[in-house]
Amino acid sequence: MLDTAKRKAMLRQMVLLRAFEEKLEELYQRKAMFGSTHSYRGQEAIAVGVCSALQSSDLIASYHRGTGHLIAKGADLYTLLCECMGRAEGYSKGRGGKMHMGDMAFGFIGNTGTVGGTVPTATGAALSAKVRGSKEVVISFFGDGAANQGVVHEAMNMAGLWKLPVIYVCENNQYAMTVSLEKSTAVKQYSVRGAAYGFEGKTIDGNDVEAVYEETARAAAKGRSGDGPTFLECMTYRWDGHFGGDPGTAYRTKEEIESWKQKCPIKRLKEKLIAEGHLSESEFQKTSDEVYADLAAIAERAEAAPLPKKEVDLTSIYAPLEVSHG
Ligand SMILES: Cc1ncc(C[n+]2csc(CCOP(=O)(O)OP(=O)(O)O)c2C)c(N)n1
Ligand SMILES: [Mg+2]
Repeated sequence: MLDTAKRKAMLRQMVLLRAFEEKLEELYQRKAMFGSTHSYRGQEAIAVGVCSALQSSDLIASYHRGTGHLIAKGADLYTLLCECMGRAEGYSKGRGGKMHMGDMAFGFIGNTGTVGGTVPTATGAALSAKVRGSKEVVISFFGDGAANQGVVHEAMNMAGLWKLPVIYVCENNQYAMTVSLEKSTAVKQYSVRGAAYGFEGKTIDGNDVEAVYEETARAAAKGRSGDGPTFLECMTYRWDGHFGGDPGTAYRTKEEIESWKQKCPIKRLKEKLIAEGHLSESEFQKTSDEVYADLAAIAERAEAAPLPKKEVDLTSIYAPLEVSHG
């Protein structure tokens, strides 16, 4: 059982992740973002539950809906916001945007807009950890749509064969862009696929941050002791459209969206802590207000930060960002 301080810290983190997405949405609406947004609202318990169960030496690989993972693993908010706004002090010197970053200083291997693209990268990092005899565990975050990419199956097969210390965290938010699970996927739950690669697969409630924490801690201990990978399918829902320009209502009913908002991971832990007498409504509001105010101040600073120099930077590799895609 997690202690109260840890649970409160996780609640605060989830509020921060939500505040961050709302800030990005505001920036996107007034064209201050470098590229698009992919809101993580509704899925906060997964990033926070997973990363809270890790050691600082553990690694994560992320994807397009990835800002929450980075923050939960320890990214610097100013540097992250600079990258989101294409500023020179960003993680990729303002040239990658929020989908193309990486910083091993906090164990972040990287993310990319190529769906499924970081699953083999994470698997390779786990192979490296094993070869070096380190105790690092690698988290590979990806979506339900990515789970159907060929390269994901190849990577998982090798991880199972070589018993690599990797946890595949599939964030099943039930849609890949506008396509629902029923229209794209032959099995009802992705977790059954673990057996096909010779390791455990489990479906859990991805809106229950404590459950996500417990399962990650268990899988990480397994990975560290040489018992190989785990596939954790975390059931959840994205509250918003696929990206900033999508209202998200053409292919989902209002009732469906509303029913998942009732299962809000923040509300859930908050109400539990209040019922247990560990938190009051006013204490929560104070924490939330602090988080939003601190973030607003950091975002203001990032927006005022300089843009990258116009000259080609010969110290980096530069690939133009697709600006108008989903
Ligand atoms: C290889 C590749 N194919 C298609 C796309 C276009 N695309 C961008 S996001 C996305 C859906 C991804 O769905 P999922 O993996 O479930 O992640 P979610 O967006 O739901 O978090 C697609 C098809 C892409 N970026 N890369
Ligand atoms: Mg999805």
